[in-house]
Amino acid sequence: NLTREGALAYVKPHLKTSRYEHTVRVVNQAVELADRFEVDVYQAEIAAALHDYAKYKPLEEMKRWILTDRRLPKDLLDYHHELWHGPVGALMLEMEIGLNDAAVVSAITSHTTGKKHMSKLDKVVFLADYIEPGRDFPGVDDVRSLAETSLDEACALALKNTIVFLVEKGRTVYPDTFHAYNDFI
Ligand code: DGI
Ligand code: FE
Ligand code: FE
Ligand code: FE
Repeated sequence: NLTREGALAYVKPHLKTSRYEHTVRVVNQAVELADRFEVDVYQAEIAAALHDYAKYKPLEEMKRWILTDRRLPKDLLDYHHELWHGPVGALMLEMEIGLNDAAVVSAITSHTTGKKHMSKLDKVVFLADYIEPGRDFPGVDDVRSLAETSLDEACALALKNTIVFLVEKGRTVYPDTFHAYNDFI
């Protein structure tokens, strides 16, 4: 069965060194959060290890997946390609390594945008990606403080920060990000 080490070894050749190091930090952060908020630590470490698997896949390859796999929402193509690697990566991993834990697939799928009705595992992976110690965007320390005590309050602030950041940059916001945010308010 898939182990943390096995999952990390699987993604390593597909990532730049800095991205692999980020992934290891997300695993450690996710385990810490899972422990704190009573989420399955094994699912958290596997989802975290695999979450950015498709980060450097060619855009054309990801686009082909979105166009041909009916499980992927077509509207992804109307939004920034940065949003594609989560949902496409989760399906690639289903095909390539038989990843079949629906909860882990969901956490990988939603790690960038969030979504409506996030599970605690979805929240742990989303938050771990946002607050891992290598991150230094504005407001991240406030999210880290909230993450000491409240998974929901920390996720709500991370989503708020992301939405405000995107709006200030004049960029689009994927609807699932609003759906996730609204759920917490
Ligand atoms: O893959 P990572 O860099 O570890 O992190 P990520 O998967 O959370 O991707 C973060 C990027 O995605 C960041 O540049 C902000 C952007 N992003 C997140 N949510 C949205 C978004 N971009 C758009 N356009 N819309 C969103 O809803
Ligand atoms: Fe990512
Ligand atoms: Fe993220
Ligand atoms: Fe990441």
